[in-house]
Amino acid sequence: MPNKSRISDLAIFGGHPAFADKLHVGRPNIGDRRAFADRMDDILDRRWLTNAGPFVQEFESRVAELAQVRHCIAMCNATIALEIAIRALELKGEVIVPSFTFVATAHALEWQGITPVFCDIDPRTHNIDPAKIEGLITERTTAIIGVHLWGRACNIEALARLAKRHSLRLLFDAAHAFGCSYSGEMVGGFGEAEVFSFHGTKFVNTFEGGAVVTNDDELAERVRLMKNFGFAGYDRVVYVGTNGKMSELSAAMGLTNLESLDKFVAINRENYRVYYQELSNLKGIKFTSYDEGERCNYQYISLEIDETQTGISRDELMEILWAENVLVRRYFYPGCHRMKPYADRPIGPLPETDRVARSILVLPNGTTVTLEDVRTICNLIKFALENGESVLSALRREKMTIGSPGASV
Ligand code: T4K
Repeated sequence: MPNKSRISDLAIFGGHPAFADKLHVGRPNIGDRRAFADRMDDILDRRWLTNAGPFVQEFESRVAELAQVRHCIAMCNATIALEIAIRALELKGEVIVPSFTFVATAHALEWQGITPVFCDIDPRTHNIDPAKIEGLITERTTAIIGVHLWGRACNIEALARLAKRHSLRLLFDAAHAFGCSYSGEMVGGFGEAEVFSFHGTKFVNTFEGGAVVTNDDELAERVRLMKNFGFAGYDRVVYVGTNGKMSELSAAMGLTNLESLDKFVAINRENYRVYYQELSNLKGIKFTSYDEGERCNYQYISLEIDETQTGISRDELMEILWAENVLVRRYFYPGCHRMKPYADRPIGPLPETDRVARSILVLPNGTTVTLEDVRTICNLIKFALENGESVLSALRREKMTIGSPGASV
């Protein structure tokens, strides 16, 4: 990118966008295309397209092995996997969850007539704050669902202690945490069960996909039956079930991508390292860092923007970057508690969730993002912040005269 030296060089004020094409957060990581095409041929030759086919079984074994867990039940997506895990664990009444998560975590409960009770997050980790859980427990509470946000595991020990003390079930939404560890142990075997997502935007994708992983043999058997209508044989149904099956095509994509897992981590990590170097010391920026002592997939790069120090708000910075074709995202704004139907209910104050949701910005990462892209994005952010006051007055002037400048967010 030619360096931006004047405010008017910013695309939002009429300059050339730094990127000719849109740079997305969540561009899929794709492994060896030839290997995938060969697997696709195998599927067509075998004429076995779904229903626990050989690729699904192989994918389940590989995921179980990588997550160091006894059972993996692959599914069509993580939302259905969460719903099935919740049902198989016989949760009811109220379940305590963080509000700062993708809305699927809450919906998976609500969809089954269970009330999600939103808990605030620990501002240092963005994960559910164990210290705030006890005050939310009632006689209707049956479980806690922790979400390993950005792939950084929850405070699992504290959650397990709480769950034990109050006889609650413990489930983890590990949608972001495939390939990550906690105290040296791979995410997958904690709580009663954990749920991975293999959606197109995730570190390892199966187009759409998810999985329940667990060390509990009985639970695994229930989950396996429930994801196939409750069939225990050709004509024998033993549970109310649904259709949560993963297709052979998805499993073929998953197996292909797993073969490139180390490469995906290496690219993500190198991008993360440059983002960290360039942005972590900026005034008013709190960079979400990963623990180098743990296994991480480094898929999510997120920052908190403290407007009181940067002068520019998160949303203003986002507008500036969108105009440059950097489509940063404000995951998980505004928090589930501010979305329907939850927003219509009386919900206790969640100050940390509100603050982080107002200030978070997620930047592009993954195998389609080059180190040069990362440096360009960092330079744009630094330029906008260094010239905060002039950028801001130009932005506000322009908004007053023409309504809204270049980008629409
Ligand atoms: N729990 C948590 C904590 C989660 O984060 C999620 C999903 C779930 C549970 C449920 O998992 P799944 O049921 O989805 O398996 C995206 C994903 O759709 C969602 O899977 C993910 N979390 C969430 C964090 O992000 P959106 O609304 O941002 O999707 P969308 O369509 O805007 O895509 C994101 C960006 O990725 C776009 O800018 C374009 C790019 N993209 C997307 C797709 C699908 C591509 O370049 N190619 C693609 O194929 O939710």
